[in-house]
Amino acid sequence: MNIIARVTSSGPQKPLGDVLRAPLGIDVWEVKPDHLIIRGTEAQLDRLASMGYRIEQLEDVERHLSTFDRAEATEQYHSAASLEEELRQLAEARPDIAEMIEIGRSIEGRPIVALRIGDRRGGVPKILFMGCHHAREWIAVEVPFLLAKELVERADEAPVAGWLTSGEVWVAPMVNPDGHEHSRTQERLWRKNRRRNHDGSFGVDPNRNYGYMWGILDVPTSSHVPSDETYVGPRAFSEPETQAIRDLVGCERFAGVITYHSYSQLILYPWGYTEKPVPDALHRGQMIEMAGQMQSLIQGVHGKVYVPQQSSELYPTAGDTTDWTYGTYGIPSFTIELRPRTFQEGGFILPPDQILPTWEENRPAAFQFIEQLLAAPVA
Ligand code: 0X9
Ligand code: ZN
Repeated sequence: MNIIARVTSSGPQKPLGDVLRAPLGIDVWEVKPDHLIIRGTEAQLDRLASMGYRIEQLEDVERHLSTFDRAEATEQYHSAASLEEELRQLAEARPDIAEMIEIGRSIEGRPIVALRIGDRRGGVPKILFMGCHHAREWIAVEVPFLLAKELVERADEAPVAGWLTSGEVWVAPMVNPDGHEHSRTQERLWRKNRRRNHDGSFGVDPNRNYGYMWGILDVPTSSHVPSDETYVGPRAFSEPETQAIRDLVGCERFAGVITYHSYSQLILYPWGYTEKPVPDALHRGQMIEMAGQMQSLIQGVHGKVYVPQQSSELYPTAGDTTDWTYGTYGIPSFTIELRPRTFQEGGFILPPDQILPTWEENRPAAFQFIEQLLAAPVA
């Protein structure tokens, strides 16, 4: 898949939604009302053109990478090893409130680590932040990492001190360390984990492998074809990366979950598997309200607009993280798609000078989330 293209409709008979239903094995990057950005092969693009869609070839992947992917940028993002080392240092600096926990091991044997931050009281409400289910979404490691760092460094100041007394914050910034390492050293645009599939292809999409409504869809954005970018895996929780999160969420009492991804600047809430809204009006109202609050808090920092919407409005998926945390446990759960907003701004290759502003604008939304849910966890 070596060409990045913009797909638009050629008329009312050709709705863009049909492209998302055509089993072509394309990699969908961006979904906007008037266009899609996809990565595909010449043959896949020809097929879409023959179906009557307008295809504008934007760039080949090599060129995109040579424009945006600078060697020095890599050093400013964490690797799996440097992340583990820095989380360890945070825990060592404040053993009274912070602890690094290995919650599982990836297919290739890398530790999947979380920082637990809070006084050791037991029985308190907890919030979970995750990052980097998808390998190429490097900014999705940095935002939760910077959150963990700030919570540890400001542990004695209000409001953090209060949160760490009345609750706990858990942060797992890199759920998919094998994929991230592969993206860092081999294929920058790698998305999935590094499972060797039965057909010889590699990778299961960790954000399709959770056990709520797992596998009920068979569409390009949630696929049963092993070589596809959104391969759901052979069964729910077949992957050690999702097992780690399953076991953690099964043990701890989380009152809220945020999982960071990129890109597009969106705040997504369940459901992803259906266009129906969540049936519980209280929960639905609360999640919509919280998403709206997050939008204004984010916008208030650097003016960036993150659009709130139900996940399935972006595209349908079954087995994603937040459908499972909400569907199984009733936990208010959000997927935040970070910067940038568009492919033209770099897509998955976010320049490292944007790491800090992206964290700065997400800080008040994360803080508000903690504040609200530690005070009044939803029953
Ligand atoms: O496809 C995903 O897993 C997420 N987007 S990403 O570009 N980061 O890969 C979105 C997941 C949200 N769920 C649904 N859209 N149903
Ligand atoms: Zn993602």
